[in-house]
Amino acid sequence: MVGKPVLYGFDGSTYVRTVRMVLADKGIEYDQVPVNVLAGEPRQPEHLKRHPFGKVPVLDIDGIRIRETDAICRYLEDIAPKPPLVPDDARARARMNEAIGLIDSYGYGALVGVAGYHLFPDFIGGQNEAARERAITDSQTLLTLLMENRNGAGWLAGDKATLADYFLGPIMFYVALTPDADAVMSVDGVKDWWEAMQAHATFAVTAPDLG
Ligand SMILES: N[C@@H](CCC(=O)N[C@@H](CS)C(=O)NCC(=O)O)C(=O)O
Repeated sequence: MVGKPVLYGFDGSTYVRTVRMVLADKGIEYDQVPVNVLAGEPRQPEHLKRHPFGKVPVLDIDGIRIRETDAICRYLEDIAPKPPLVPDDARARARMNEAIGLIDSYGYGALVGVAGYHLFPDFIGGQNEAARERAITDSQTLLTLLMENRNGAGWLAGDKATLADYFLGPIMFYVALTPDADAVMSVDGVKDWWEAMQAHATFAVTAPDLG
């Protein structure tokens, strides 16, 4: 690796935590610039130069700048394959890829809609009851599919935690702090997955400091 990577994004970001978990597992040391999402910092000119859509994380590594959590994690997996966070088996890998796509495209918005209503309403444009109810339903729809796809496995894509779990865990962390946690976690299979996630060593050490 050429020099120390620099991670842009604060610890409170779920996607940044996903990357921090991967970096921790791979034993990669890095510097961090804590661009604060709740303070609107990703949309400041300084960060828009790094990510023109105003999102974190961004990772500078080995002379390139990588945006988008999945791309960042895949690069880290490529340069540091141990411990593996992507399954060898093609079907398990398809499940992992599918889960990441579903979480990214539909799950994040739904689950952050639930968490944000209670914990950071300004970030989601204020408290709207109809939006909250829709977010709970969409969260349940996502989790139902993810749990069906697990098909009895310990984690989302097999018997070892993969990137898919690293995407979902940090988002569920916030949902679990809300009065809607029971409704969201009532989906079959979610409670035992969430217990396993909470007991996961890297998940525990990357918890954001909520003050
Ligand atoms: N597709 C992006 C999503 C990243 C994302 O939504 N990050 C959130 C923080 S968890 C963010 O930067 N939000 C800032 C904003 O929307 O203003 C990725 O995979 O990295």
